[in-house]
Amino acid sequence: MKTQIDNHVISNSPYHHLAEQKLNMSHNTSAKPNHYRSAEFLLSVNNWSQLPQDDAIEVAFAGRSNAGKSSAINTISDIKSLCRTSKTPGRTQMINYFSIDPERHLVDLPGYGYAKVPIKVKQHWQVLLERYLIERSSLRGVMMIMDVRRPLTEYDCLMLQWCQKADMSAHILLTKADKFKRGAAQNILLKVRRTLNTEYPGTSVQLFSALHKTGVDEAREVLDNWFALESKQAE
Ligand SMILES: Nc1nc2c(ncn2[C@@H]2O[C@H](COP(=O)(O)OP(=O)(O)OP(=O)(O)O)[C@@H](O)[C@H]2O)c(=O)[nH]1
Ligand SMILES: [Mg+2]
Repeated sequence: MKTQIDNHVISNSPYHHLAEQKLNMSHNTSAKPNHYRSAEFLLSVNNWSQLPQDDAIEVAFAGRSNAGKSSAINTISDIKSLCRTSKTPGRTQMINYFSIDPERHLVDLPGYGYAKVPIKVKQHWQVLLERYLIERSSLRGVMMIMDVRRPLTEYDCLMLQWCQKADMSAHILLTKADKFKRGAAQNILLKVRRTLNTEYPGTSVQLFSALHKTGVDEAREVLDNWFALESKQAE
């Protein structure tokens, strides 16, 4: 009932467009534009020959199995069920493409480091991921998703080395930041940043939580930059 009254007051006010804007924003924790709400599933591929034409801009989400890649894509796009998420590691077994528009794609890569995956499958993905990072012309950047409780594992470092080799931009989301108090999470962030500065200079890092929706603006800003999309709200 209250909303009806509010709406009535708003629509009769000379400032109703401003008030409507404020109302819309109250549903959205961010004041910045979200270009990823238009994301749609495009296709799943399992080998090199099935990849779509190499002529768009792609940003890939990579990380250990169960780190939170699919959840991060859902949170960034603000579409709850865009990517399938699961408590069971190894859920994303294919390379899943999502289109933002015909020229821009988000790519959910299969998770690595899951012990129970057969060795043949591991080798298949290791070869494919390295080739993808190094040879894929349309790849503009890699969002590395790491569980804040276990950052920079051996495989994460291997991925960062491939990115370095390919001169590929990488940005790290230390996700599940809700598992720690703010101060403890900040300490891990600083520690990881220090390591990156010496081992993988140029790689940026931030805290993120799909559960609390923190760090979303910062992550979108990195993506906007890679996709050459406007980050700032029009004046
Ligand atoms: N507390 C918390 N849990 C999260 C967060 N992000 C993901 N999770 C949980 O972590 C589990 C794995 O998340 P997914 O997004 O499916 O992980 P993934 O990296 O895509 O996993 P694979 O596809 O198996 O490689 C799920 O149970 C999620 O609900 C977060 O920010 N906070
Ligand atoms: Mg997944």
